[in-house]
Amino acid sequence: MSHVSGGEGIYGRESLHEECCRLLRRALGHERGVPDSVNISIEKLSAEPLAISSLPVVTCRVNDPVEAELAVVRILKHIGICDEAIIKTTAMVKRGTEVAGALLIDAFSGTMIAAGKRAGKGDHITESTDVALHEALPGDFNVRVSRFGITPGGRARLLSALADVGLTHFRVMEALQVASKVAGCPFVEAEVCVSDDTHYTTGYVASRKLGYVRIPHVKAEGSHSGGRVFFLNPAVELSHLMEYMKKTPVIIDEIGRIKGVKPLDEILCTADS
Ligand code: WAQ
Ligand code: MG
Repeated sequence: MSHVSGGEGIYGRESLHEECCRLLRRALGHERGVPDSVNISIEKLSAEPLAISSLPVVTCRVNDPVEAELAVVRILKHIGICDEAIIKTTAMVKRGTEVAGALLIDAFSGTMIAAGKRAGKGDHITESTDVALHEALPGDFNVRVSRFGITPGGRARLLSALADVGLTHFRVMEALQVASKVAGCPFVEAEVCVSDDTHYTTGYVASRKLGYVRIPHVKAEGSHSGGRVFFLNPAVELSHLMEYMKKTPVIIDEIGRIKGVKPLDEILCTADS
């Protein structure tokens, strides 16, 4: 049985009914078919969520998958990600990662990093291990970001700012929340995301340096590619990273600037100024 889709948020008690219905509707109407099982769980937060801003958003002007790949590579290089890490990432995403979470890769060496879970003993870190590209990825090579959300006021402002530049798809809203939480982790230099849904062909590269850069045509229509990768810096403490990604509740209230479509060169040079 494979994981098909997930969604989550942080809500006040008064909107729980509505939000559960929305998630259920989405699970039952998914393009990948009627699911064998749907799990909905509700958890009371034990700590006040950390308030963060959403990353600034811009869409890169690209016309086809070839230009899109070039843009991803140039953006990652600009952020300082090494060639080895970039090559592995594009290969893995093209093949499709087939995991529910994001893969971890050392930004400056390209080594894959395993962060696993041992039953009954809570989270623990397996050793950093390199995986050859042709090997199947073990399940513990990924982390699923959880406990993120947006305040009702933030949501209203974000929806309106996104609509002003023609962005109305629910995925933008959701992916931006994940990316903003991820970018809030000092161990992450950048994130690449390509939807595994065959009809959603826009991906993004996110970083503190350049914000959330949307890349249209990152895969061809109908393609089964997809996945997420976090590029980690050598200072990483994996237990802190896992705790933050999976457990720390983070909520967006302030909204970063939302720009429309810009050429790649402009995106790269405005970031320097
Ligand atoms: N934490 C970590 N990884 C995740 C999470 C999560 N919460 N959710 C999904 N993933 C991984 C998983 O491996 C999926 O295969 C992959 O990311 C893609 O997930 O601006 O729809 O939910 O137009 O298919 C981005 C562009 C859309 C939005 C992303 O991703 C835009 C999308 P999907
Ligand atoms: Mg998906």
